[in-house]
Amino acid sequence: MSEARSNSAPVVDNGLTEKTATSKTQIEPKPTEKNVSDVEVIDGAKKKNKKKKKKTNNIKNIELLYPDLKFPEGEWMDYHQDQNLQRTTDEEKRYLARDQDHAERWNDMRKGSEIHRRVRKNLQNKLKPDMSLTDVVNVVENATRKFTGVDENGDHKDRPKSQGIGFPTGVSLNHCAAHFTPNAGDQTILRYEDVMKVDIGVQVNGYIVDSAFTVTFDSKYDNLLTAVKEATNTGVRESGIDVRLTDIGEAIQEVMESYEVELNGKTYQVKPCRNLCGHNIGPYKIHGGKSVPLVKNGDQTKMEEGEHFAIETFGTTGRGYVISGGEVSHYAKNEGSFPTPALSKAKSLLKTIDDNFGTLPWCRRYLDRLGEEKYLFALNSLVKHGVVEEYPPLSDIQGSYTAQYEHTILLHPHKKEVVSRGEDY
Ligand code: HZT
Ligand code: MN
Ligand code: MN
Repeated sequence: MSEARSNSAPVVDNGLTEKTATSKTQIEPKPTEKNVSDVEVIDGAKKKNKKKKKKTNNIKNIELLYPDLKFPEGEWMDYHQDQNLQRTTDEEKRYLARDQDHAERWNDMRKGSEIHRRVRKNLQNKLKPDMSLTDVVNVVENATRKFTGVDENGDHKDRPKSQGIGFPTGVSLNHCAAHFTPNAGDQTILRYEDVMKVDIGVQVNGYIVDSAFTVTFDSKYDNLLTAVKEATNTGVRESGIDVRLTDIGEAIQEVMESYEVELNGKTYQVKPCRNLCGHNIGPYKIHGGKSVPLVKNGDQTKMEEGEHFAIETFGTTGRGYVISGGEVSHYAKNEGSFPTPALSKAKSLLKTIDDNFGTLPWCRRYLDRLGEEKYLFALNSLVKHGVVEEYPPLSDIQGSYTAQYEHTILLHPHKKEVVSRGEDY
């Protein structure tokens, strides 16, 4: 990391700042321990300091907090590869001149990122063992709706799909690495010993910010989380214009495998999940066709100027290979055109999908809140005909633990911007 954040958000009491996030997004304390930072020594006596700062739950349209609609930049990072050295000088001058071309797109990404930081901060302040996963995703998604200014029913009436949730909130536990979000009636409770990957998407005019972190309460997982956070930061550092995807994978793998974690007397070398990957992102498209591996895989494809990538890594105490399984919650429309569904229920469901999500991913809960009922047969028919793609939960072996960190980066001509970077990760 070469430069300090140029990100200076206006100082506003948005009600989300009363607790400083720990660097590992670990929620403390253990239920049985006193947290020293919560007490103040006064006249030799300990006094609770908890109620000192008033919590104002001021989550509102983020445009009210940025009246000029210019959103803060992410972390600027120099390209460090040899072939990019002269870009930082020559290109910087040209870039500043024709800046305006892409300014709106970058500003949309920065707006989505600022919302992402505030949404996750709000969640981090509320997370406790024994919350239900449904409550967790509702905290995230309701905050995203408010910050993006979508109305009570979920969407802008004038400009549907213009901003809001980018994809279903992932809350995958333990051996499940990705693509779990509760369906209606799910009773899963977050426990003290769980390892939860929180994957949040925010989109502004179709530009998706995709960023994830891992939540634990028990410090025994610290090395696992550090391994994955460092592996992701390595992927971010190695990324750049003309960099080969396989070389990024090789660097990620080396860092990931340099860590060990001891759990219940057994030592595990942290492995990357070799069949999971980062990806580029297109307008209203969560995966744009390029995959960023977590291991050296020989892919000679290069990153290109102007692209927008989600750099994500997963580390595991298991096999390092995930398989699809469990009830599906995540879906997205496939590319291409398909005949109008024969089934009238499938046809009307497809209209709901087109009107509300287009090509963005969504989950069953989002259909429920739009008033869709008994749609599973119709949905499965759309899946069977290839109109809709299922994204089932992805899990390593039973009993293993997986962690994830993910950032969205922008490859500007002269420098890259880690647009989702925050104080927390
Ligand atoms: C698919 C469906 C969703 C994209 C990565 C990812 C969460 O594993 C090419 C590379 C949300 C996202 C995605 F609902 N996936 N990032 N964050 N999941 S992916 C993928 O399917 S496709 C990686
Ligand atoms: Mn993600
Ligand atoms: Mn992603």
